[in-house]
Amino acid sequence: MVDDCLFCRIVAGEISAEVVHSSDRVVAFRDLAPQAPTHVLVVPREHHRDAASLAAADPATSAELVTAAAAIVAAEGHTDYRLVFNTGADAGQTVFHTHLHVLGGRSLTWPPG
Ligand code: D5M
Repeated sequence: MVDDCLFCRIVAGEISAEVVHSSDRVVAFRDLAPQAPTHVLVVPREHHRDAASLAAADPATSAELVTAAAAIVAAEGHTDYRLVFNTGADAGQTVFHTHLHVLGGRSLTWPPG
C-alpha cells in the first residue's frame, strides 16, 4: 500500500466508496463524478502506476480488470459499454493507481475530447 494513494486507501477501507464488486485481486467502486449512468472504476488491490505497469507485473490481475468490468455492466443490464485507461497527465490521468473506467447506460460519442 502507498500511503498517499487515494485508491490504495479506498482498497484498504480507509476512505469510503460505493463498492460494487470485490475479489482477491480487484475492487470496483462507483466514480465520484459519474459521466454515465454506470461509471465504475475497477482497480487492482496492489498499487501499480498505470495499466501497462500492471500488465507487465501481473497479467492475471490485468485481465481480471476487464472480466470484472464485463460482469459489472452485465449485472447493470447493459450490453454496450466503454472501457478506458487514462495513462499520463496529458491523457487525463489524475490518480496514479491503475484504474479501468467502465462507462455504460447511455449513448457514448467518439472521439473523446
Ligand atoms: O480518473 C480518476 C477518477 O477518480 C475520476 O473520474 C474521479 C474519480 N475519483 C476521485 N476521487 C474519488 C473517490 N474518492 N471515490 C470515487 N471516485 C473518485 P482519472 O482517469 O485518473 O482522471
